[in-house]
Amino acid sequence: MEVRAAVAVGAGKPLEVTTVNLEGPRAFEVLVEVKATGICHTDEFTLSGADPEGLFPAILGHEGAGVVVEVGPGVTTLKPGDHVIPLYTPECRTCEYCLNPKTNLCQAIRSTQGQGLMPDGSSRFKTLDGDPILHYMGTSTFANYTVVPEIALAKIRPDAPFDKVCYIGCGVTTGIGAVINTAKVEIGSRAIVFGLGGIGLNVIQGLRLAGADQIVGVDLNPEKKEMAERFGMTDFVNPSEVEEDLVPYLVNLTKGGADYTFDATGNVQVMRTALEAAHKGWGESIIIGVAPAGAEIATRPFQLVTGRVWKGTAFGGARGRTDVPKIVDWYMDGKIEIDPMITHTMPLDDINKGFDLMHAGESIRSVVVY
Ligand code: NAD
Ligand code: AHE
Ligand code: ZN
Repeated sequence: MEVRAAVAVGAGKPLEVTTVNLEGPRAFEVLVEVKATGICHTDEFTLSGADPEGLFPAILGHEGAGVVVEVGPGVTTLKPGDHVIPLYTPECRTCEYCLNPKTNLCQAIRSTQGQGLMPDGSSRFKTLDGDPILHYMGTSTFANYTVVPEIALAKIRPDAPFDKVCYIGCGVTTGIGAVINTAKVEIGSRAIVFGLGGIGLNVIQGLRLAGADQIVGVDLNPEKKEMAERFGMTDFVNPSEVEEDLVPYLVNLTKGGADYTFDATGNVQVMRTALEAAHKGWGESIIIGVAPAGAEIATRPFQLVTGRVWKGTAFGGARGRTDVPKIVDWYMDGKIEIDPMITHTMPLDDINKGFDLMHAGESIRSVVVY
């Protein structure tokens, strides 16, 4: 079938919105009509050329929600009409990783997914001339129809609005999950969140849910302060206004260092600051941000010898088919908020404006509505 898609044709180039061919679902695959998709900083990271796994031409997008149109042979858990959220971290429930409660990183299809291919090693997308276009993160939600493996789809309730719950496909789950699943923050904790964008704000709302006493937000953009306060930030720090070194300043502000710190910037210098602002003896620092090819983290090993812990998290440690429907319920029941963070919506034809707003620091989340 012919579908409309925003194609990433090369690093640093604007997406090209065009008509492409999409082949129907093969065995264990599902055709999904994408109704809405968020634009995450990771899409920008890959489009910029900074992603070591970045491949072109590809159809990016990994924060979608939609409806099942057709299922391929062997699909048993979904049927046409089901509402779904595509998962860049699938959940096969049978691989060594899924069977280990210590991780959410299902590896059943990771290798083909990283090559921009479906599990059988081919692509469903082609140009109108017949040349293959690659998938991205197994989801490719920057197209109004996409084909996704069955194990990479969470079935959600039918009354949830696509243009809001698409954000649960990455940002909401990553931020809240980093707090609840990865850090396992206790009531009364002190925390610092670096980067108050689409992920950091959800870390803040996760910290409020977990009952943190102090939630310090750090961002170079003062425009982010108001929204962060709305979600529970208790103290704002703009590093460009701090005259002393940032680490001792934050350690003093948190009365000895934070119990938990989170990097949601992707900047390796910020990651070091986050680790070193964690409390001596027990503070844990969680890396969420994705750093460019070649970037490396550094600190004095003494920081770890003296009890600080450095961790990372992908998709907030969530097992998508199990956890995403529950997070949709939390939203529908008013336990978490999403709407104020979706600052802009646009049709697919204007998707590049979403990237421009992100570059300008003017949006939290832009959502493309098909
Ligand atoms: P965003 O652009 O919405 O927000 C980033 C924020 O960081 C902005 O507010 C920006 O002003 C701030 N910032 C940048 N440099 C800073 C610095 N030196 N000090 C303080 N603040 C700084 O991006 P996002 O969508 O929130 O994504 C954040 C990061 O998380 C990205 O690296 C993204 O790729 C990554 N990410 C990781 C996962 C995961 O599973 N680990 C999931 C989603 C996103
Ligand atoms: N391909 C990059 C890393 C990108 C990355 O870390 N992706 C996160 C999700 S970011 C969502 O916005 C992730 O889930 N990683 C685990 C995985 O298996 O990809 C690189 O550096 O090579
Ligand atoms: Zn993302």
